[in-house]
Amino acid sequence: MSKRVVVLGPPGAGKGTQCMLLAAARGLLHLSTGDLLRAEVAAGSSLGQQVKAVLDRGDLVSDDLVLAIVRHRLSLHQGGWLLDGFPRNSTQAAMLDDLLADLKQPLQVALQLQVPEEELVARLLSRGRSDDNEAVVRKRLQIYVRQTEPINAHYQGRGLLQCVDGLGSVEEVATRICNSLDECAPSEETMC
Ligand code: B4P
Repeated sequence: MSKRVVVLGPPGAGKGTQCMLLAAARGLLHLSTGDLLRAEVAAGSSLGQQVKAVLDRGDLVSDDLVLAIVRHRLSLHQGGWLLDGFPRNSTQAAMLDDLLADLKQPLQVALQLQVPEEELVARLLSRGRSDDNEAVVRKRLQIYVRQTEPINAHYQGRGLLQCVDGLGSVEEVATRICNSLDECAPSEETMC
């Protein structure tokens, strides 16, 4: 079974929803950089106030800050994990490679959830978080295409990328993800 997984996909693809289910089913640590950043905002610290302004604009938070959060959590943890929403750009992908080499915890799978844009917009507008208004959602999708999608090639080149169709009910998508992870190596069907 795959234990060290990054979950990739556009905003609203269902990364958080699926990671929560998978982590509970398989006893993995679920590390969502979005949730950790929102927790910082909720704590009301001065760092949290700066983070809130970035989230509300739909921009990405600084690479160094996000890496510090991930490093801290992974270095305290022994078992398997799901990284949800990290890496978000090629700098973060390179930082993660270095971190995992330091920790001797090689990545096993990069799982890409695929959902068409209009479905993403509909999901996010009905979720209604403070950064889910239409202008901000469209901006986050543009940032995804420019900065995050290119890192798929980084993982594809290493034979780690597996693509899963994220359309359908939460349960249907969860079943596809489990099937994909239970195949030890990417099959023709799951290669992107
Ligand atoms: P995230 O918290 O990562 O959130 P997301 O990409 O918007 O959503 P996700 O894909 O997890 O979708 P979800 O399950 O919630 O990022 C938020 C912000 O944090 C970023 O914009 C950025 O500013 C910052 N950030 C995070 N990581 C960062 C990093 N590494 N570097 C810099 N900045 C970073 O699902 C969405 C909705 O769809 C929900 O309402 C859900 O109920 C629904 N849904 C899920 N699955 C469904 C299905 N199968 N059918 C119908 N609806 C479904």
